[in-house]
Amino acid sequence: MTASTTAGAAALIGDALEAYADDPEAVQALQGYARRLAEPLRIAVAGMVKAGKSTLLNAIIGEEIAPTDTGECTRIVTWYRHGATPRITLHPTAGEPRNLPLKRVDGRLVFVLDGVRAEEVERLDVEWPSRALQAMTLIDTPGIASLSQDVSARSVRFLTPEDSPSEADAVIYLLRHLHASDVRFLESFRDTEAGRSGTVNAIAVLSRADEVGAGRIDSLLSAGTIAERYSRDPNLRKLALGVVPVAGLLAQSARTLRQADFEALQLLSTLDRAGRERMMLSADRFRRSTEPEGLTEEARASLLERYGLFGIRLAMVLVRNGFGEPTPLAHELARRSGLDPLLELLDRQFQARAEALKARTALTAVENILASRPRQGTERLAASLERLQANAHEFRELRLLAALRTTGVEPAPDLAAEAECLVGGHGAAASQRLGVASGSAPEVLAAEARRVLARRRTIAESP
Ligand SMILES: Nc1nc2c(ncn2[C@@H]2O[C@H](COP(=O)(O)OP(=O)(O)OP(=O)(O)O)[C@@H](O)[C@H]2O)c(=O)[nH]1
Ligand SMILES: [Mg+2]
Repeated sequence: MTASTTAGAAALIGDALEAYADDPEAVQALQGYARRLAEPLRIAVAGMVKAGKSTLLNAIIGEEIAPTDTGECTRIVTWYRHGATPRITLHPTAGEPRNLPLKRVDGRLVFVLDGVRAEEVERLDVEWPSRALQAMTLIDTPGIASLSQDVSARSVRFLTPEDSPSEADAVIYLLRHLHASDVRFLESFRDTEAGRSGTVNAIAVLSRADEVGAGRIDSLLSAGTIAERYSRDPNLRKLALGVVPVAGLLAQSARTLRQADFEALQLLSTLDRAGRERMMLSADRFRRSTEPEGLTEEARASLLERYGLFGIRLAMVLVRNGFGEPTPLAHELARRSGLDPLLELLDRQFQARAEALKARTALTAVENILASRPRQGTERLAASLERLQANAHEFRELRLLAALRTTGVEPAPDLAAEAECLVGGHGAAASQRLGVASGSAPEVLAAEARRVLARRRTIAESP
């Protein structure tokens, strides 16, 4: 099913290349789209300034590579894609691309811009031998709605261009509070391709979730309640496939937990309860505390920077409850940071639809070229485009999902919820659609499908 949609999109681009063979600009654009169809899904990480985008990107990759400082590079669109050997390429707005030296400080990449200003850079391209990047290309974007208009405009232009499909197939959108500018951005992202095709391809993350409860041990629970409320918000529901809370900083540090961190956390857990409580009253207290002995001020500052108060508190609880080895502790911290549910959501909502999302981009591209460069002899091309758009099952499903979320089926909310599930609102796998355990036997799936079908038929006969 998906194979035919992808094949259809590839064939369409082939036909378009023939029709526009004498138009070098169109040919170049189309060749780019043909390559893109064969590449991993492109997922952009977007959100307001300092929402935690670069930190979360590192957490997803599982390495601290993206810079999270305040330098010039946070103002540049940066691509992270899989490559056998590390390489950084700077694409200037004018002139030829050039390689940047590979410089790392504390593991993190430092982009040696040599005086080049962000305004002069179209994008940075980082190739990195990371397994996570085999399945997706991640794109770090400058903050939306930043004080600096041009930084914000750069992200908006990149993600929601006016006359071509977005450079990203899907977006992870970080928000700390639901702000009007968040909704505006998501609306324009949806409307790039989807204004016409009516689909949803964003996941919202309630970011820096540990700060929601001021670093208290139940911070993530509070964040979960807020995320739940947002996911029912009529504005956001139309625009995002889900809202999950993630403590990105903790996730990043958990995935890169060092032996020294582990030993420091273990040492801290030996303090008695009163001592722990005194120390954890504030970040400042923690930094200045003199017990337990053997922990330098530097080590404390590093823990605070890497894990935050919440992360330290949680790690101490876990160590006292038996997590006595670095690896299990790291896994548990990552799980509790909310990263795992996010990865699962990415898998269910984006990866499972990767072919459809990419094919849709290709179709939109051909549609744009046909509209902006009309010429004789493209009638057949236009007809196949229309046929693909109308018939591809995945597009119909994505449209249906968007329609369900936009209009709802008010008189029967439980039926609406079931319908959303059936068209893949909770994931594209058969078990997720039917609401049965994953890995269920084919007979179980078939029986459940028949049951749902029979019920739907009865309702259709007598609504
Ligand atoms: N407590 C806490 N701090 C975080 C978290 N995520 C990021 N931070 C901190 O917030 C600051 C900004 O993080 P970045 O990841 O650079 O945010 P960004 O959205 O990429 O920022 P810009 O690119 O400059 O817009 C850094 O000091 C991070 O350490 C989090 O989950 N919890
Ligand atoms: Mg950043």
